[in-house]
Amino acid sequence: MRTLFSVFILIFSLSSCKHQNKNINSEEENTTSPKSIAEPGMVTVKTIGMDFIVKDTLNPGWNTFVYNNESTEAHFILMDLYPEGKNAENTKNEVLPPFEEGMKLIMDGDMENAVAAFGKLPAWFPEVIYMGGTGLISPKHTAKSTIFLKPGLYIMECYVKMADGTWHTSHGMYKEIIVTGKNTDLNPPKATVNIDISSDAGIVVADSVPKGKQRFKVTFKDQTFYEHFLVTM
Ligand SMILES: [Cu+2]
Repeated sequence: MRTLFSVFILIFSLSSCKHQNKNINSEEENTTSPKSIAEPGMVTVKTIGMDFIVKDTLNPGWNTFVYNNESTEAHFILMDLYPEGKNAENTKNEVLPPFEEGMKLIMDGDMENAVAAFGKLPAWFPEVIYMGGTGLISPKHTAKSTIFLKPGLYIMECYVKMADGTWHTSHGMYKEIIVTGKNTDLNPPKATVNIDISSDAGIVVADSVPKGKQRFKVTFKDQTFYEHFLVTM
């Protein structure tokens, strides 16, 4: 099930642009009532402190996240699809401690023991599949991103690192979300610029990109497990 993984990086809309974004499907475009935001596929997320305020059950398929960062720090959203049987308790008890220990040792300049600490990550951790999210979004700004979600249990997380070396996840910035039920009706966003990334050809993109708002489709032609623990399948 690996090889090709496409992710659309949508333009991060500034908060002032929230109401002028083109919606993904025509049904939304015809709907102006606030009720439309609760429709399957439309997901509002808000951060006030070190939290994600979002409903805990979503529908599978394409989902458009509108992320309002109302806090005073930069954050992002990453949707981690967990392997069967694992949940936020496992994050708390098995994932956060090695990351916390490892980063503390890095901050202390003890790389050898830091690597050993990260080695304590559970055997199931490489099975986590990263399904996308938003990029970093500044305080008081809004990000909009449309991503594909398979059914399953997700951890929505933000692991921005603070000046003291602690991660936002360690300050509570992770939330369990179940993706289940009927597929959303949303279609994938239509890309205006295509970018291919592969081990042999690197980043391949047209020499010029039209000015104005663009939607970049990034296709990973292959995937490798690197030392930074991230892999998509
Ligand atoms: Cu954060």
